[in-house]
Amino acid sequence: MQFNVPLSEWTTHAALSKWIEETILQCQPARVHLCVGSNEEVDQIAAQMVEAGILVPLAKRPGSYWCHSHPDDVARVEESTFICSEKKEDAGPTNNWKEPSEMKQHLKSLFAGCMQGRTLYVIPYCMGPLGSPLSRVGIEITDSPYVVINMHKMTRMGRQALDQLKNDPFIPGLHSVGVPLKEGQQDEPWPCNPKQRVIAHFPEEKSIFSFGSGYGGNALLGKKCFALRIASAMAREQGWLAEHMLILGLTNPEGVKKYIAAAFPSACGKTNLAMIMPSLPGWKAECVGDDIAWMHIGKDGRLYAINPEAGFFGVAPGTSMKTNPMAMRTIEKNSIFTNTALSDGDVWWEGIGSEPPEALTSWLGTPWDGKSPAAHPNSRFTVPMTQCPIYDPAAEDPEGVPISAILFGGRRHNVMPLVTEALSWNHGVFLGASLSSETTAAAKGEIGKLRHDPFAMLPFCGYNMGDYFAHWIDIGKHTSASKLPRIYSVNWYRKDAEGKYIWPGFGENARVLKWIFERASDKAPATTTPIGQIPPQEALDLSGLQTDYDSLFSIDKDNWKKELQDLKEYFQRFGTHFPKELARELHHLEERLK
Ligand code: TSX
Ligand code: MN
Repeated sequence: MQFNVPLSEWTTHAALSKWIEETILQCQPARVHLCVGSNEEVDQIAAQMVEAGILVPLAKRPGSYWCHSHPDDVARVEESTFICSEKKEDAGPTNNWKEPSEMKQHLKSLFAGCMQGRTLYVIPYCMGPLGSPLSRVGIEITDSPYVVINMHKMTRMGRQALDQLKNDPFIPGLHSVGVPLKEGQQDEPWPCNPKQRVIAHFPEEKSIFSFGSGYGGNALLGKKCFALRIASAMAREQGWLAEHMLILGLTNPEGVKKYIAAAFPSACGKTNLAMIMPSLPGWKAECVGDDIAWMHIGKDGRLYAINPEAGFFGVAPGTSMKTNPMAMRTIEKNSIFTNTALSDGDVWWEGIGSEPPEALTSWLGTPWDGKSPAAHPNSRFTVPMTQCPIYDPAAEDPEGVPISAILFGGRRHNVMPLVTEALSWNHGVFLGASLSSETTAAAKGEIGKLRHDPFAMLPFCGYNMGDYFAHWIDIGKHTSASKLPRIYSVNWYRKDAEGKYIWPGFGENARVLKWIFERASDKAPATTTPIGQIPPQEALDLSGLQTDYDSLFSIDKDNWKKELQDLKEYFQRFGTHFPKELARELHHLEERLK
């Protein structure tokens, strides 16, 4: 077997060496590349991919590449994602479950010889700042060079991760595109095996297996698989939280800085909020992360968060200088664009803020027909976080950042007011559990249908969602109420009778953040309503806006009674796992609405 460096020189970690050797025997690759994580290494791999016609260098964006996937490999595949706990009940009603030994048997046959003719890459990666006690190390073995170059941007990978690991246990993740190459067989530009796709998680053993897809969330195992599904199971055992949340720092005109974490289902503009340019004079926002937060209670009793990732894997369509100028500047260089359109040394997508250039190559790699989307709705950019002009240096703090408020937001054209503050920690957990959002064209299925997505964790919770609710309740018992962040529900998407958005959104959301910020320093009043606390008109800075307060905050009791009935019915599926504290919140809400 041909190695780029001898295994014994690369690591002395016995369990790691053993796993690599066993995986080589199982997958039968042609070559082995042990990653060191240097720029030279990824540049060389990228050059090989350009040579093979997989990547196209972008003349107008230094260090950047365009590529497109197989048309059947464009998104996460929830129907092929499994939580393989010993007991079905421990995966819960919201996850697909397979009995572990049965899944292991199936995986054994899938992975046997699956890397023939390919290079097996070993990627050590650290989720979280180097040197942080909160960080965790994973090792991904993959036969995809696309995965290697993306992991280089999305994680702290290579030598530095091995140094952090020392001789400790790691989270193993085995990934293959699932297309072995016979002797002399020509490779495809985007090999994948959609018919046999499976993404399997073993939350008890803490391992990941992904077969048949080369796409983002299915293949970059540090992200959704580890940092959310496996980490949520670890967090429950170890008393912390692994959440689908952005983290932003907000500084007021007096120079006081506070941190906010926020969970939104997909297509709600989470990355835009993570990089918000506040419209209010003197206010400054900085970005710690746009997707995942690992949070724990610190020595002082406050909740601290780290972003386990080192990059952004963001949806391109809709990103423009108007909607997210900071993201636009972040992706000017050293970026990978997957499934956007391509034109003359640059990329293009719907909603980029300019007319489509002539001679456009669509995401399918063929001349654009001018009718169907030129960029796939789920097309992505991959870029290191450090390139964001408002990247918060505190994102590197090994202790994390102290969280003053937690937001739960969905896309709701009615019922939910612009902002509501929870009455208590448990009521806040109820707001998180109650999160739902209307589907958009970007998601598959019906448009405008309300989809429950508790804590925006529906596809990402690695164990029983009812037990996850209970874990959130439990976290609230581990410190004093005054040290816990206040919890909010937000909704930027209310519409008027004509179907027009009432709230201007984007940078103007800073007005809501300002009230939340001032609540955290006990400097702003709140009005109690049956559904929670709302800002009284004088406490919400609406200066210079046309929007009227009442349409943003009206509470329709009949609509809310319907909402309550729907929640009651939804929560039934969690059976005995549904915590009594949340049943009590449901009951209290019902009483308050009478
Ligand atoms: O990201 C969004 N945010 C959060 C920004 C920090 N979007 C885009 C969602 C797609 C992923 C929004 N869209 C937001 C929002 O706050 N609000 C809206 C709805 C909206 C759209 C357009 C206008 C106003 C509201 N106005 C004009 O186009 C002029
Ligand atoms: Mn996400």
